Amino acid sequence: MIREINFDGIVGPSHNYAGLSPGNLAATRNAGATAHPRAAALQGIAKMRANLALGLTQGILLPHPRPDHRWLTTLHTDYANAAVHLKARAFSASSMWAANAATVSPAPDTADGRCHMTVANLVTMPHRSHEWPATLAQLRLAFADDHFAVHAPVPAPFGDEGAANHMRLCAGHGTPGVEVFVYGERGGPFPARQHREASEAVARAHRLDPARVLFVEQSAEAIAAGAFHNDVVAVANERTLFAHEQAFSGRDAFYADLRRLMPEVEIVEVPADRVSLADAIQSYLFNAQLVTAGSGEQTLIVPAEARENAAVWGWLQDHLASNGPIRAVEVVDVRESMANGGGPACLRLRIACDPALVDLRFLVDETKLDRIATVIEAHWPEAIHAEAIGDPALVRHVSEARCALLESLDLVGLIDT
Ligand code: SUG
Repeated sequence: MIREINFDGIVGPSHNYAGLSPGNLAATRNAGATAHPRAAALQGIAKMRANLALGLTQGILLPHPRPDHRWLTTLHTDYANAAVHLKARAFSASSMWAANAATVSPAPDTADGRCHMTVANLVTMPHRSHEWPATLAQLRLAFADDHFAVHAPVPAPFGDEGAANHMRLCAGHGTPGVEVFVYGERGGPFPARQHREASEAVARAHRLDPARVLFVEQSAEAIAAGAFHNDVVAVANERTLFAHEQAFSGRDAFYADLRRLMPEVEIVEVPADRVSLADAIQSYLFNAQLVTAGSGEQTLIVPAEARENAAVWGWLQDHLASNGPIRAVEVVDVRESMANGGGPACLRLRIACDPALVDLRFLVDETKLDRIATVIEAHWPEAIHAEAIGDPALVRHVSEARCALLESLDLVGLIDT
């Protein structure tokens, strides 16, 4: 039976604040701050436990090898000799944001009835551009069954940032949906990371019915205000689209197309005069997991920052009281990831499929989360100061920590990839 599975990226032991993502305001603001990888990873585990408690199926994706020595070799250097900026870019734990791992089209949407995934190339940000080989290896292992087709990334220069710029609307996760690809042009000083050509290539690779696909432009105002991905200003689940009023350029035409393709769609739009773009981006109201809980109630899993913002929390309370489609709000603490611009939705890749077809090593229950938490507590660095990034002892520590996790999960085959 097809269910939605949330695959969360486990926060890697090299988690740090190097300010590598221009246009991501939280990450640039926190450049040079001290990061806490152990606390960060445990916050991620607590979020997964909260998902399980809601009756959701939960999976994991593993941290990539860091520093990425292979990438440095292709740049004809090594960690000891690399320039400081390359060291930081090779050391980043950015693969934790699994929403950028790939774009997923579940089986009911594709011509061959397989679940298609295309790994994102992430070419716009150098520190993320070398994630894809390890992501491809993991997805090919986790989804080795013939019911899946895992595609290599679309080529540069067409930027693709995966599911963060993709929304699927459907009557239920197991029925055919409408897939919405959101691309950008530019926003003030900031680059658009998702190019329309890349989205179109992914839609072709996935053998989607062109009549049930929409390509929608993200508004330049949203990018300029710090919405470097669509999932910072919009999220969809089943028949609900939850979006900020200023998320899209050509919004009226987009909503009209959506209603034509899916008359039962429910569009919950937050007006700018209730929640400004700045408040939406600071609080990550839309970088929430909008899920159908085991109870059948549509639940919005927001970061604690959303509760701390009076305008955002006020809007949420009013919506709950109004009998709108979102019936419950859950608050999670992912502050360490938030400080790098990654909220609850960034940390997970949604894949609607039959869990029985997935390699079991990538699925978790409470017991397995206990085991992972024990490894994190024993091995993850407590703190990483920005200036420590080149320290050989730290490099050793981080690599041994990841190996300990892979061993505990019977995934040592991934050690070099
Ligand atoms: O790509 N931050 C990530 C955050 C990704 C959030 N993902 C989604 N919205 N789906 C990024 O900007 C910061 C790393 C640093 O600066 O050290 C970073 O890569």
